[in-house]
Amino acid sequence: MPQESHRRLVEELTSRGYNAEREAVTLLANAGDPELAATAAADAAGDAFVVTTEHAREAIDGGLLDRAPESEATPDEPSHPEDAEGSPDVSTGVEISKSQQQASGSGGEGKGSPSSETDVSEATADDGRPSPSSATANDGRPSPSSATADDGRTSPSSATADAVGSRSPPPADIRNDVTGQSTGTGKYKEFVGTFQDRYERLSGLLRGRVNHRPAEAIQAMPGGSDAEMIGLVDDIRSTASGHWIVELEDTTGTFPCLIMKDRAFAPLVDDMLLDECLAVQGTLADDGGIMFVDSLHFPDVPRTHKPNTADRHVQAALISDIHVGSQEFAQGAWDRFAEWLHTPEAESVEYLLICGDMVEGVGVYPDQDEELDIVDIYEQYEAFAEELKKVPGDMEIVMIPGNHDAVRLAEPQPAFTEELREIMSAHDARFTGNPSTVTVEGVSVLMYHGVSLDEVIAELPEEKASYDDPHKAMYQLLKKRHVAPQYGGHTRVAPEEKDYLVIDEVPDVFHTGHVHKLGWGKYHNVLAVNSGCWQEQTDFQKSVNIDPDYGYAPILDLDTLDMTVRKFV
Ligand code: D5M
Ligand code: FE
Ligand code: ZN
Repeated sequence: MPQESHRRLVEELTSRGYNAEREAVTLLANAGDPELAATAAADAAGDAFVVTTEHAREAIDGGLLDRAPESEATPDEPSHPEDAEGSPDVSTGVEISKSQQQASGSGGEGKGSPSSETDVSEATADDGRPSPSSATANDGRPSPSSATADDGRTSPSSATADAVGSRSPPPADIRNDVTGQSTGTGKYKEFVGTFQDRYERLSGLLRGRVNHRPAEAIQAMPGGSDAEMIGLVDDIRSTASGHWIVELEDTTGTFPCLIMKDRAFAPLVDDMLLDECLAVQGTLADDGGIMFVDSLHFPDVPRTHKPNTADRHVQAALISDIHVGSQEFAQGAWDRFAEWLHTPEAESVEYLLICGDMVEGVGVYPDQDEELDIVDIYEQYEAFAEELKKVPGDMEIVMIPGNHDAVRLAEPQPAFTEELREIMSAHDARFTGNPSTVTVEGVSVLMYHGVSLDEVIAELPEEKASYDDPHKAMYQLLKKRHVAPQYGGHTRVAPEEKDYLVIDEVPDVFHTGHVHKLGWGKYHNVLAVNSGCWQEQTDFQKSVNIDPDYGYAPILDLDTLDMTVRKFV
């Protein structure tokens, strides 16, 4: 079985409380007996959390371990995973498909989902991936900044800071993080402030397209005038004859806008959500009391958006919804994923972006306790930390919380508290709020857990947003330039001076989770990825026919923004 020795070594080290760099594991595995190697490496690492290549060399060179002669390597433990090609074993991950490349400049929408069998067979034959050897051009890479004055980190004690591993990703840059900036105390007045900020910033995106007037000025205009307005959707109702009245609100008042059912853009009413920001152009009725709409604009992503790419071959694994502590946590799939990250095939995967729901939590949904494997929330995080230790210690990890995590539920959610970071401190991970913009190798990734997707899917027509195509629901959020447009429903919103949920800057990649379905595609050149989960179907999901996509790891090429999905079930 390929990489069996790696796996056993990682397991051994994890059980001793150590995390290990990929290169260290490779060195030790080549040295022979995994148990002996783990003991020697643990001795060398001492109090450090992470077993580095230096520790491994010390273990080997210092005679703590006897190097196994090449010829004694067992034939079923090839040192290169390619040797095992064709094997049905999935422990190294099965590449299931590649996203379609977009014609350049096109606003076309590629799509991906794991549902079709053809995807699987087509893609396994696809060998478009760079071979591990070509990916070793790691030299010339900017070295990780040694300045660790970074509040998103856990502890300076982590041994990764001066580790010499094969991966040395420059740190992620984080923006739009509410952590430590929260101003809200929950007063009504503060909600007004949040909505004013939303209006200010989203109307700013629309101002170049219309010559808008405030609602109170439009109210005072004579009948028959041309009028243009930008407002948040306050109400949507249909008239007896099947037309639509959309009430728009700005900071001065509201104004009713009539969309006739026979207008070409009338179907756009189906895409509207309350509280989103729109611009309209039209003519006032004879009595001046309503506007007949001639055109309608969403803030949207410009079709000309040109995403940034990395200038070297490097990849990021985008995952979410691990749900450790649940009886349905997919342990086997997770272990295979973590093992695969230690293989040469995964050496370009230098970043791991985790989009919330690390643990199952407690009391998140009614009757959830009946399916808990671990009932104490802190023990759940401890168990999660053990799972995280299986991931190579030299990867850059960024985590945001989700609705199952032990932080405030209302969005924007601040990052994990000090206490929880301490528990998860084995890796020198970055902890940031939900949502946050995380830039790696020049590529900006908007990370948002995705609770609003339930709402978008419930409110919008099936072809626009569904659980089977979660990326299409993400397109709607991009079009509205807000990650949780509708206030007052399922998604709880906290009043903050700034509306952190506005998508100010167009991201290169939009990454969400929450709905436990895998799907990806491009919207106006922005790659939207909803990353599936690591939890098998729960009783609730069974009762409502949600068939989760668990055990998939979308792997993003940061230099091309191509996606490869690896399957570990
Ligand atoms: O939710 C995963 C998905 O399942 C998401 O689409 C919400 C839905 N879900 C799961 N459990 C429930 C209950 N009990 N009520 C309503 N909706 C539910 P996640 O929050 O990531 O577990
Ligand atoms: Fe989840
Ligand atoms: Zn969730």
